[in-house]
Amino acid sequence: MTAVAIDANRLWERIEALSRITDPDRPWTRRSFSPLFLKGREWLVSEFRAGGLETTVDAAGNLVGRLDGSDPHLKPIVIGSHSDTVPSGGRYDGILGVLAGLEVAQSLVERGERLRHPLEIYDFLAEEPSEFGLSCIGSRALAGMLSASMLDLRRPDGMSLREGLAYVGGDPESLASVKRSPDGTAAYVEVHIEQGRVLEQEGTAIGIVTDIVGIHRERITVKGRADHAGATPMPLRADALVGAAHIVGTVYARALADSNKPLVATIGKLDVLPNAANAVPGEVEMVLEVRCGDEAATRTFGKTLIEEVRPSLEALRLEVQAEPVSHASPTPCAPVVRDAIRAAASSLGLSSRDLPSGAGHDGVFVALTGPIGMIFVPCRDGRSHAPEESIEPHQAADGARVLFETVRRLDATLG
Ligand code: HGY
Ligand code: MN
Ligand code: MN
Repeated sequence: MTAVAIDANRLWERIEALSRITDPDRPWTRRSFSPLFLKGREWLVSEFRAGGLETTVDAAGNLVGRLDGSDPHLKPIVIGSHSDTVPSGGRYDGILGVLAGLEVAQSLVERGERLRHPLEIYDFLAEEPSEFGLSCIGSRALAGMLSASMLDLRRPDGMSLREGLAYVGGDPESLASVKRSPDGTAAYVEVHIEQGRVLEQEGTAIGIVTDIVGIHRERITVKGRADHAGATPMPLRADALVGAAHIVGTVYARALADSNKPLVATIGKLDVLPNAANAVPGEVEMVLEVRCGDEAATRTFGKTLIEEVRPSLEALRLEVQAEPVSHASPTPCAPVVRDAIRAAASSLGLSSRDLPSGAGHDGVFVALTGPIGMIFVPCRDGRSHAPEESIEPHQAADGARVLFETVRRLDATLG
């Protein structure tokens, strides 16, 4: 099998073009379910079609481009990622995988090379935590794990996720049409920036992901009493933010002490009520996120945290409660896909190494429908989910070339 040249310039121009569809005041922001997200999608649809792909939005709001295979009995090989971003970050996080997928498909079309398997390029809906509090919405639906209660989630302006799906062109009443059987996908491969420093520090071109970390999220609510900030003496206050600050400090200390697992825990979202300079905070709602390769550890962290902090909060006249938001199990990548990535990198003369992913990805849910794998490329200083996130054009091209060779190998070997 001879190596093929994807069009590296076209790939980079597309990455630049899509990344610039951003909130100008908060680069790089293209939040799911926003008008900007739809603008990005509109651009993607025209690029997918220009690339020769039959393109639709499925019931779960995923954008899907498709090339038929030569054998109608084979399940599709799926490639892609996501086009939504976190606030003020994510210039390459997600779009690299979508556009590398498009580049591979378009290169196949231009070469007149037809795979045995159908090839599907996915822009999964809302991989990042959305304003509904839920992440990986489109890939969850593929696995049949987008539940009715999740559709009832509401974002702060009152829109339900059910309405949100319709807003992006999905059909919440037809989610069953999206669900795949446990062997419904021949293989899933995603190119992504590493979001860490390992590859850059070693000078390694390609990371072969061994497993994707488990992520557990809980909503913690601290209830006190809102009062006048001038007229309420200190001993009479029930200041929910003081309790929340105690929880934030305790989360940090506990995770630090636990770091040999490794386990990481973050409170990155916090809403204060009434959030006024002259009011004692009456209620704080925050999201605790725990990540670890050990699934039990992700679940028990929040439970033991609340037990530990409750006496201190009671002494502050505060109530605390926690409820689950989402849970994603640690997910191994399949040996068959990892081997194909390794062979692909080697055939292209690119250095590679195995490494785990501390970030979550849609592959966690796609894995419930078939074997998955991920191709990582380095990013500058390992920075991600920050405006400084940066990669070089040749790193994007390396990812796309390895994806191309991986897909061809999987197409030749998988039934
Ligand atoms: O949160 C994550 O790990 C991913 O970047 N969505
Ligand atoms: Mn991300
Ligand atoms: Mn991502």
